[in-house]
Amino acid sequence: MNIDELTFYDQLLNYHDILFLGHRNADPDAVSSAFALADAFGGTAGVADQCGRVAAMLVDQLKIDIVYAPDPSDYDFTVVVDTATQSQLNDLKLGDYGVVDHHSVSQLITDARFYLHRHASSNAEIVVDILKCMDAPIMERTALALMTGIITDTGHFKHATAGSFRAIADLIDRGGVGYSEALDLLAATPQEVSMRAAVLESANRARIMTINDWILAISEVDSFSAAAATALTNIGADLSFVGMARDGVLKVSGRAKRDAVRCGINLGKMMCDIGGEYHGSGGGHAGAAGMEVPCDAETVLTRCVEESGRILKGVNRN
Ligand SMILES: [Mn+2]
Repeated sequence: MNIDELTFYDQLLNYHDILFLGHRNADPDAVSSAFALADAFGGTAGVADQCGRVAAMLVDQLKIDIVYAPDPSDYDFTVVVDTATQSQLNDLKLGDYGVVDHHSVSQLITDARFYLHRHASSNAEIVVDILKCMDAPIMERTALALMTGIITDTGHFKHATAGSFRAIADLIDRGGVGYSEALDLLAATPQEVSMRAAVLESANRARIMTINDWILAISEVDSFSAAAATALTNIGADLSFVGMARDGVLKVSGRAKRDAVRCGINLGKMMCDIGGEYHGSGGGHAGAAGMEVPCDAETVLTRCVEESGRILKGVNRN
């Protein structure tokens, strides 16, 4: 059952010990969503395994209490936030659960008791709407955390909507913080040498293809596939797919420029479809998505290129 903010609030009042759970390798959107809701409703914020680089900095700087790899059966109820697939929760077994999510394709809603699912450029925006309808006070560090969630999930507002700017304005008003404070917080995350090396290596190894006047780049890395895929589109590719093999599982990160999305590319759907084809799973947003499949990189990356070609062939970018 898809419900609105007010019903979501009403429903949660039926439970006492709630776990608000974000996806593995959590980003600021997941961590801030879990933290803000846990704080407003009284409950525990957790992530499926660890925090990613930026979220770890956030947790440290804002002194956020997070439980890592919790067992949902220790709680009355679980609210999964910013998560579209079970694979993003590793092997955690969900009992009775609800979902707050903004991904275009959300597989977890099927078995949820209730869910608040709508398209938004960040999950944090939906959380801001929940807090507003509860008329909950927004603490300074909650506001800062949610702001970083919005800033990072919108790619520093490149994919922002009116709702993203409205949520930021609400957080500034109600949280009593400045936008520059959120930027300062994000600027405090150093880019690791190993990440920069992996990104440069991926560009060096990239195979570049053209379909009409679209440029596609595919590459492989040992780590930081998401950063590498982002970098490839930043230096000129319209579409990029970067594979990373680990323990028999291939992770693929895909990124698409806005032009390509406008012309029909929806990476969230593509990753979901191709992930399924190869007995794995995938999902995400139109312009940024990922999948995990028990397969070799060559086969899957070729399939991504083929599918992109099918969509972009005959499409004039103007
Ligand atoms: Mn998100």
